[in-house]
Amino acid sequence: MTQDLASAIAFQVRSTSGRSVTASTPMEVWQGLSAAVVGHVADDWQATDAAYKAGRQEHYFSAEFLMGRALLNNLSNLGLIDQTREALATFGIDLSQVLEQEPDAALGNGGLGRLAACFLDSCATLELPVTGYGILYRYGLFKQLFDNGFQTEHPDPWMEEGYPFVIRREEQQRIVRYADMWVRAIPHDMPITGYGTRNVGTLRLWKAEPMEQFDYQAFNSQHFTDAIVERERTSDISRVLYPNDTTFEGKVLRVRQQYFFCSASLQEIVDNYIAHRGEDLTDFATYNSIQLNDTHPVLSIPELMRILLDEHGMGWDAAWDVVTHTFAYTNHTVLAEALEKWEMQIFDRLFPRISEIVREIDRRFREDMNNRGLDGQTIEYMAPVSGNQVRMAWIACYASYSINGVAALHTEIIKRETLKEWHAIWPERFNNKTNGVTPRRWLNQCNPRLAALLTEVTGSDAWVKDLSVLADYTDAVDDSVYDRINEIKHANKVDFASWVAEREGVEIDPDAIFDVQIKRLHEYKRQLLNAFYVLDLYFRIKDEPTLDVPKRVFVFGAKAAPGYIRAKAIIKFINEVARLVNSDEDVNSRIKVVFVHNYNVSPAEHIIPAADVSEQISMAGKEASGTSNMKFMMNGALTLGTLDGANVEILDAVGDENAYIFGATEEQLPSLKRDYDPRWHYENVPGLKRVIDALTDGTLDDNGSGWFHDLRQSLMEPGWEGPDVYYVLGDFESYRDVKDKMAADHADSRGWARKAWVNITKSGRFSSDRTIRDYAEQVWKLDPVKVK
Ligand code: GLS
Repeated sequence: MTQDLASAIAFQVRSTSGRSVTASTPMEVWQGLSAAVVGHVADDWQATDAAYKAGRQEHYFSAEFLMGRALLNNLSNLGLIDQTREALATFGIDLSQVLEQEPDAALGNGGLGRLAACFLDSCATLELPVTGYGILYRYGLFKQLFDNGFQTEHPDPWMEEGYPFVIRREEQQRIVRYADMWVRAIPHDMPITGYGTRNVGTLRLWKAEPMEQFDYQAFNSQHFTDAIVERERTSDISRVLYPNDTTFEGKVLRVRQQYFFCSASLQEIVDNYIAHRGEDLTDFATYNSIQLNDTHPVLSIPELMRILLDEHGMGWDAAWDVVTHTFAYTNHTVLAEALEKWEMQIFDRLFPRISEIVREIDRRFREDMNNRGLDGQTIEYMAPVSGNQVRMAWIACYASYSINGVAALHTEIIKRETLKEWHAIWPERFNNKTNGVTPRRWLNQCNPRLAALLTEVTGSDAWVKDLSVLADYTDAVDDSVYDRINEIKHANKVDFASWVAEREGVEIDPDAIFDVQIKRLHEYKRQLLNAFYVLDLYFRIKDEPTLDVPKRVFVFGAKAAPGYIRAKAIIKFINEVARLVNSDEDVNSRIKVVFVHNYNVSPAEHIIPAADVSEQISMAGKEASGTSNMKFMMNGALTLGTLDGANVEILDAVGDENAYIFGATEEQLPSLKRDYDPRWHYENVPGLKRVIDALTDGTLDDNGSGWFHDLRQSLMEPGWEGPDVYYVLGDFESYRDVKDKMAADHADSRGWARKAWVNITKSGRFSSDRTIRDYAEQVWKLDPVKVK
């Protein structure tokens, strides 16, 4: 077998590079090996596609799929890692060096996009007939560099050197029609392998291309540049992912992008229905359901109406009946700015027919609500169109048969506040689906040492497909396992330290506590609170050089949306704290700060297995779920967090003694904030004045940007939402107390390992397999289809 594999790899590498394997570059070997993997699954992929298309299917519509790297994931799912390593070794090539060549497919901003990627892995593993649909962005999320501590953004042309994991399917192209242009949508398919199954699912990403390569007339009549400009205008549609985690800008193009992938995907789904069941689309929803990942794909609702009405001659009521049995909507945030609203003029300009349909939905909605006896003000508030704005979330709520939040607390908040008017009318539509993450990538692949221990303790690798089996072992092990847990964590920290030294140029001590906060930079996530702690600890050590503090490394990783200045100011601040701490000989043997630049999926795979402390410190009520909290838990890091998002359920799973919880709760905050005076905390909480003053007293330098002054203002001065909107000063003291206690507890290494073990073994609830099973049973009504 190794011989076969070796020759298959050799063949592919030679065809890619035109050279022998040994003369090829590591990048060429990655290309060839990846092509060989696609070849390996080709027959199963084709068979799966045919089997899925014949029955009921789920379609997952998402503007983002944050896939990360594909090669290791596929080798692992297919059980080919050892053989591949051996096969490459016959050419004197090291597999891990080849794996590091792969660019991250960063077609997402953060949690929402990564969730979609974890879901695809679980759907394939559970053999569920689910297909993902999105956009093949030429540039993924920007590449982040630091220039004197300031974030700078750079393009990420992730597939420029060739990317064997997407296959262009020219012959399956669709045409998407806008009033001002028609474009071709070319599908590019990525095979989605599952663990221990031969089913291979599909992620279909659409690329926009001009109807003709060139406008030859323009070209021939010497208007060469006009021809190119037109071509570029089309390519703009799939050129770049919008780098905002919760809000979107560049409105017209954004709406164009959304319509582009919705229209192309729906055309294909309808065509497939017709090919299998004929022209009568009445039963469409019996065979198809579509999950809308946030509001970005909500244009699918009027677009499916358009297809049914205009292309298939259905009447409004029959079409609406199909639509309202097809779509299900997931809400991913309570931040008001994320509930997308578009100016009607944009719709009028891009697709007048969709405008008409949206207006008719609005008209019927108002009539319907009137008949239900709702008052005028409530109707106006809920209407799909109001004040010239189209409200995408409201359309989603009106047309979807299911509406879900992504953690228990979040679902309660949307029922009670964000979507309360809809809940009052249709309570039965609302349900919770707490997020999950795939234990294949986030444990089995990224933490092979821990994976081996789990297989040893449980006697098999069944946990990889059913993480809940670990719960049987929570109390069934002795000190020898706790010692192994500590050895493994230490070995992972040694690996991580050398990765950090090479990548960031900072030396860190693997004996220190590794305390990690990695996520998008947002004020509500409160990276500032964490940085204030570090600065306060620095001052405490400077005051009392003999202070007995456990050694600590504080790790940050975060990108800020390019236009979000305050978030960028916080990045600059953390980098200045890092500079201060790391260069001070009095403290830098005890504490260090590392800001990992260009945080992404593959850095996360290096960081998480080495973490001791998982920072989940958002102001309560703001983080819909969080998913890094789950990845850390699986890898034996303990949560330091507020009662927010899925932290609440993590605490419930592990018990009070195995997590560190602090801060105001979502319930307490309204009354606490009513007469909140951050100045009181500034004056009275020991140490707080000093860190806040450090923003502006010359201790830290913002290079004349004025950004640190603004940060201070945002905390101390009443803004339009009040001072310190995210309650950083209010929660500082309880955060510091709990974090100090946590560090002290780490000294009891067996006690700590026992807590880590409880976290690992109780993480089954947070596997995306559990989440997907719940969606399949409760929302999608979908059964597995086993292909071989
Ligand atoms: C998000 C939320 O902010 C996260 O809390 C959540 O875990 C994630 C997936 O449900 O969705 N919403 C969003 O717009 N970006 C996110 O990461």
